[in-house]
Amino acid sequence: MGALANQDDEEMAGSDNDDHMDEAEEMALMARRTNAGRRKSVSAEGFDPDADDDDDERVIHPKTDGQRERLSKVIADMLIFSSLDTEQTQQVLDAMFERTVSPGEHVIDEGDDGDNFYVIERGNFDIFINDPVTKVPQHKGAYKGSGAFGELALMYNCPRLATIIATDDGSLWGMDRTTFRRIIVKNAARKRKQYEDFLATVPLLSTLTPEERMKVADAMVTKNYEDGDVILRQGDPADYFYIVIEGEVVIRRRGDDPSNPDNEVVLNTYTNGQYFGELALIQNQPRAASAFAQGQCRCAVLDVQAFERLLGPCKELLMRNIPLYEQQLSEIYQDLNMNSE
Ligand code: 1OR
Repeated sequence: MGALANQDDEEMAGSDNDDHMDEAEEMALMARRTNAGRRKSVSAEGFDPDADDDDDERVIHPKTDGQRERLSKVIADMLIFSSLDTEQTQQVLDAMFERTVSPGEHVIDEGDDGDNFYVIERGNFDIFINDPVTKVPQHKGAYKGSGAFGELALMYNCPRLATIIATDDGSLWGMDRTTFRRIIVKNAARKRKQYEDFLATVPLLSTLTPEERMKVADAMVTKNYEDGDVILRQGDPADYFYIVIEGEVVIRRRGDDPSNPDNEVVLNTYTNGQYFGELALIQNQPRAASAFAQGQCRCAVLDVQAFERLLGPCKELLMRNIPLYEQQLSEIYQDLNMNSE
């Protein structure tokens, strides 16, 4: 998690659940009418947190002190848990159970009904999605020692969308469907409401349908930064994509001047609705520059898997900046050469 680990999370202001709950009830009703029987496709209609009874018995998996300590550490850094209150975090700690895996073990198979959500403590996992025509599994990505998966089938009441296979010995923490829906899905309903208006104003997302934007909201988390905080660091592996909600973010790059490798050049400043952090994700490379908060600022953050899953339709827009970055870099080199002559 690197630079993100020390940042406090905070919800966006102006939350009001009531409208959404009405809408959720309506959506659930439609879902029951149109979707009787087996869970079919990913759709907002499956998203009905109120359908899960709050009075369900709490799931408790007893743990040793050591296990509890390890689990607390694992979930402390997870985006998906970052907006839970103390009581909810306690319930999560009680409900999760440990599962160890061996190389080649299928943790999830595409098309199955969803039972558990998993958080990775240790180990690497491949992501496969079946080709829609040939049904041959295609390798789409991997989790490398951290992250979480299995939330989509539980969130949207749909079959599993990908197959997840352990590539070495690993350790996971699982959470059952009922607890996941009672805690995480309820929070996501609130998040939708909070992000809805903001995301509609983000130019990058203008090609998405409202439903696609809603799914972006489900996957996003707000991060707050103080003046000078490092949001991401040049050279680090890339895990997250950022959209500025409020304040300013300055991008600086160092090391282009051989006579003064510590010399930093300001590349850009981003503000409300603008995004950064996409280049390393698209090119699968370390961060090409660092991002710092300029004054207090807040960003909406997506992890790499959600970025790939949800922003595919925006890829063309995202790619548009790449030649501009390249041009900017060659201008920096030109300036440096001129200064040294
Ligand atoms: P699930 O409950 O559907 C499989 O079970 C899980 O794989 C899924 O939740 C996600 O947590 C995880 N598309 C769909 N699911 C993905 C993807 C994905 N990546 C991870 N999962 N991608 C689509 C690419 C076109 C992104 C691949 C990097």
